[in-house]
Amino acid sequence: MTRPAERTGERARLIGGTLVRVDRVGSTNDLLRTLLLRGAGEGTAVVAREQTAGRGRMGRPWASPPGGLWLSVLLRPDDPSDSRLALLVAVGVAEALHRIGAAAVGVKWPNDLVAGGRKCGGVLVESLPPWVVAGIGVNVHVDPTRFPPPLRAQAASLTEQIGDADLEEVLVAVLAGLEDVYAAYRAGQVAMLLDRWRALSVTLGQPVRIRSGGPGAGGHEVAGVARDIDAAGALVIDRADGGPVRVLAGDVSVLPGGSP
Ligand code: BT5
Repeated sequence: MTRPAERTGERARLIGGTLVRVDRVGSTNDLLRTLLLRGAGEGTAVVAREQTAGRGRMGRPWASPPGGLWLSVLLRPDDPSDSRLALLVAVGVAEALHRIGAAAVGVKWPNDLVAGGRKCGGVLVESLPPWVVAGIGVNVHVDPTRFPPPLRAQAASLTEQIGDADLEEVLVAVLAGLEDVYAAYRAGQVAMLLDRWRALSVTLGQPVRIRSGGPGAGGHEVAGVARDIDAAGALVIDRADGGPVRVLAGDVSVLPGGSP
């Protein structure tokens, strides 16, 4: 375990105040759950060089070869099922990436980090009341041949924007970005954080199709123009064939004619 605050001489901080580094792990979210059972406290972070069973939402696989930031952070918010947490974590990460020069990174509702229309990162928030494990994946300088072939055209790495990105620099920036948004969240400044999400959004104003309710026949689709997010973090869509509808969870495709 290293304590970045001590190492860098910065003031003590919550997020990553205890940082566990591992070389290879199934999923940093799972390792953090194990550490929670062993008494880990709020702010504990786990970072892995490589994940062998990284996952996204609904059990989807998350490709995690070396060259990415694979990070999980333990939070204890007042409401561990607050669906805005994924948006706010994405804001903290995107703003951190901007600060280190990756200014093209945007957020796509609900949990994607994108650059130039391709996904460069994602957020997986898992609630274990009263705790939350926030998992963050960012492709920093992943060798594209290490992605499974279907992903190669869809996934982007930060190196495309900022050249030789240093994983350690990205880690320090992201921990600071999370510290900032989480402190604001705890202080009740959610409306301001949602405004920051809006400023980073590549979804709003675009024609979209949202698939919700998971894959398969149980899924439900809504098409229209993404107008806004509301105070609960739901995406408000103006349907082509009807009035507005709010969607709390789902996958967004930006339709042809939309920008990214
Ligand atoms: C996500 O899920 O975007 C959340 C990803 C969270 C990953 C972090 S890494 C640290 C922590 N530990 C974990 O085990 N997970 C978290 P979702 O929106 O469901 O997107 C999953 C989809 O993204 C997949 O079905 C692929 O299409 C695509 N994908 C997989 N790996 C990718 C990658 N490295 N870069 C870009 N896209 C990827």
